[in-house]
Amino acid sequence: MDAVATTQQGFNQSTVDWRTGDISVDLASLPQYQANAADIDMFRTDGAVLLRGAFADWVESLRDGLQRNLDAPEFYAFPCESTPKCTPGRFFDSYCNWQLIPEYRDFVLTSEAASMAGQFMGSERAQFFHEHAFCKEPGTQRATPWHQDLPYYCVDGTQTASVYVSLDQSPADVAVQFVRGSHLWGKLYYPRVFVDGDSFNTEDGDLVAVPDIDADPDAYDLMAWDLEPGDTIVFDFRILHGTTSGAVTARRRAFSTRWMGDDVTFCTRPGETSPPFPDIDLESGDRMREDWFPVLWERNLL
Ligand SMILES: O=C(O)CCC(=O)C(=O)O
Repeated sequence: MDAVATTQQGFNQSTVDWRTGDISVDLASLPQYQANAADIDMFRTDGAVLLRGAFADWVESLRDGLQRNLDAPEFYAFPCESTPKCTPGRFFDSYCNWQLIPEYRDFVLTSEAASMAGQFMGSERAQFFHEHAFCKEPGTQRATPWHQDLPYYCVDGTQTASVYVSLDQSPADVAVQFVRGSHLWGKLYYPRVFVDGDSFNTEDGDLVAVPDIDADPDAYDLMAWDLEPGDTIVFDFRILHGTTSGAVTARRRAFSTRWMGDDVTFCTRPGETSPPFPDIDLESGDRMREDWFPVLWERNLL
C-alpha cells in the first residue's frame, strides 16, 4: 500500500486512493430525520446544537469502522497522529475514508445524517463533502486547537453543517466545545496544525489569527456538554471550536460528517487546503462536482 508523506504544514498525506467510483443511491428510500423548529433556531443563532442520542443506533458500527482506521492507519487516507513523541496518550484523526470503510459508507449513504444536515442548513439539498474521525486515548493531554473548519476547506458558503457523533462518554471538560455565535462574527481565521497549534496559510490576507481563548475563557460564551455515545452535535463550518488540554481519562472517539447546502461553492485558497483535492478541476464559484460529492437529500422528499 502507498506510503504516508508529510507536507509542509505537517499533515500526513496518504496517497491511498479513497475514491472507488460511482455512488448511486435511491434518495427516496433514505430515512428522514424530523428536525424541530427550536433546534433549527438554536443552530442558526448559536452555530451548534446538541441532539441527544440521535445516532445511538450507529455507535457500534461506527466504532468498528474507526477501529479499522486505528489499527492500520497507513491503509487509509490522511491519517494524522497529533501526540508528540514522549507525551502520554494518542490523538489520532483521519478523513476521506468513507468509500473505503464499509461502516462509514453505510452511515453516509443510509443514515438520517443527510436529511438532518439539509434541514439544519435550511437548504433544498444536502451534498456530502467528506467524513472525519477522531480518537483520543486515555492519558492524552493534547488539546484540539481552537479553529473554524471553513478556512481549511476548498469551499465557501454559509449553508454548511457538520454532523458530529460522539462514540463514547465524554465529560464536558474534555469534549469538543464551541464559542456560541462565532459563526456570525464575519471573520475567518488561519487554520491550525493539530499537532502544535501553529497557524498556516498565513499568506491568505482574508484570514486573521484565532484569538487566544484559553488565556481568558471567561471572556467567551462557551458551549460544552457532557456527551454520551450517540449524542450528536450539528455545527456550522464557521463556528470556533476546540478543547482544553485537560487529560482524557477514558477513550474518547467521534465521527463527523461534513455537508454542503445550496450556497456552497468551490473556492481557491492561496495555500494548501485540507483535504486537498488537487485534481478537482473547478474554478472559484463553481458548484462542487456531484460525481465526487454526492447529493444525498432533497427537501421535496420530506
Ligand atoms: O473532537 C475533537 O476534538 C475535534 C472535532 C473537530 O474539530 C471537528 O469535528 O471539526
